[in-house]
Amino acid sequence: MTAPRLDRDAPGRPTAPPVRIVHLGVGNFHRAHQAWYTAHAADADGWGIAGFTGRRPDAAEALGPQDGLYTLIVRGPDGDAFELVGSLAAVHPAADHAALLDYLRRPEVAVVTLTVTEAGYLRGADGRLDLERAEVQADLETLRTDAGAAVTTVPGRLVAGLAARRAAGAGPLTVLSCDNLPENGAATAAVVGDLARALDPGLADWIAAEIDFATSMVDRITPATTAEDVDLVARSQGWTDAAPVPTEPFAEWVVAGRFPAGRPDWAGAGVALVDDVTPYEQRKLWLLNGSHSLLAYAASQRGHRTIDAAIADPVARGWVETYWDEAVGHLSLPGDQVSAYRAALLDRFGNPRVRHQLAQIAADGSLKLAVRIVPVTRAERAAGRLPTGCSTALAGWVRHLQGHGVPVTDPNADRAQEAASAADPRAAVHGVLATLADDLAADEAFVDLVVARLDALTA
Ligand code: CS2
Repeated sequence: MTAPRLDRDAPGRPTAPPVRIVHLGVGNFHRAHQAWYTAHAADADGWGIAGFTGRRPDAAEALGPQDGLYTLIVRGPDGDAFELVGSLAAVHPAADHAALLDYLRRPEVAVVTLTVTEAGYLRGADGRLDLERAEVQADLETLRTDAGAAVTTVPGRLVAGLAARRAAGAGPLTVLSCDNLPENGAATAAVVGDLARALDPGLADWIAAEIDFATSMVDRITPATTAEDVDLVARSQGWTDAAPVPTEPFAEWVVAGRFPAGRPDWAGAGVALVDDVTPYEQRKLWLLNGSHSLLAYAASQRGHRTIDAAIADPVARGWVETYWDEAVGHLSLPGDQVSAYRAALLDRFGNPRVRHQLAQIAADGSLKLAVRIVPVTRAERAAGRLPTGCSTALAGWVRHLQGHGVPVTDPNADRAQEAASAADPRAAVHGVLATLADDLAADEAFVDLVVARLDALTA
């Protein structure tokens, strides 16, 4: 017997809350994190989310027929807990540009959240919008000729939406980034501001005055959905969910923003509202994400394919501990909090039921390493030390770019891949580092260290 499909009409199912949040990038991470926190707010009945897909439209295809409802599978080390999440009130493909403009014209829409990955911001080396990119140029041209025509980039969609809001007189709102980027609020303000200024300085001034670009640190390990997850939900819950979301028990969200048009009672749902996210963001980005990248590139050279397998290997775990020893000295949170986070990370990584794929984490390394490993490396070099943990991560990346371990999926790594193919290891390391950080490529002692680590990984 096939279980019935999820929908909101069956008895006991939550009704769709009115849309007051728009989300760009409605993938698994958003559904394990922001949508889940919003569903747990005391005023959840008043805060529905309209989600737009990111690069892939499959979430809209799967979630549309089930009215945005989905099952969260919380994978504890000893068993699963299931939760039906009802905060996603509508799901649209990214191409449904008219729907995006329509939402942003509504005064009651108060927050636009983003999980568009590091790549979605289209930043150049200086952190500003890369206006030279073809897709940015194409969006600018579209915006100039027809304010309602569909644009494709994240900055383009935000600028179009905010222009529609301004024209409708719908007032201020908050744009809240939930991506793993340092100072993600300022990063979003920069790329949106740059595109708006190129289009219309009046719009850019209005955005600067009215729009609150809030910052956040998000944390919950969320692997991709498998066919087994779909089967498990059908067997255990009695409904067919085409897109359940597996995740871990741990979750953390630290947010700084003004929220001039309001927000859900996230604090009551466990979200920390603070003045400055930076200490939390550095702790998470450097400890969790940095060691994730280290394992994705270096532990995959030892044949591992998942985080739990990698961290169970004493050699790979030793690399992680060494890297953490380097990173912790540069964090500003109290030492006991850092130690507790570090200890919890070992348990989180060791959870054998999450099965987080190294190949998934390895994607887009050129953008991730720049904000995870490079800042710790620089801080260590400034302190006069040669960081072995950081260099293992970077040597692992060179090996990975040379075609070993898990496959390379990084549209921005052409130059790095070409450099990595040099026959001479020192030339390969130097060339790869030059694509990431000129100062590190020019640092002879550090290059020597990465070459030595590459040698060790190759052997
Ligand atoms: C991971 C993150 O894929 C990656 O790059 O490091 O998705 C990580 O699992 C999350 O940031 C955890 O909060």
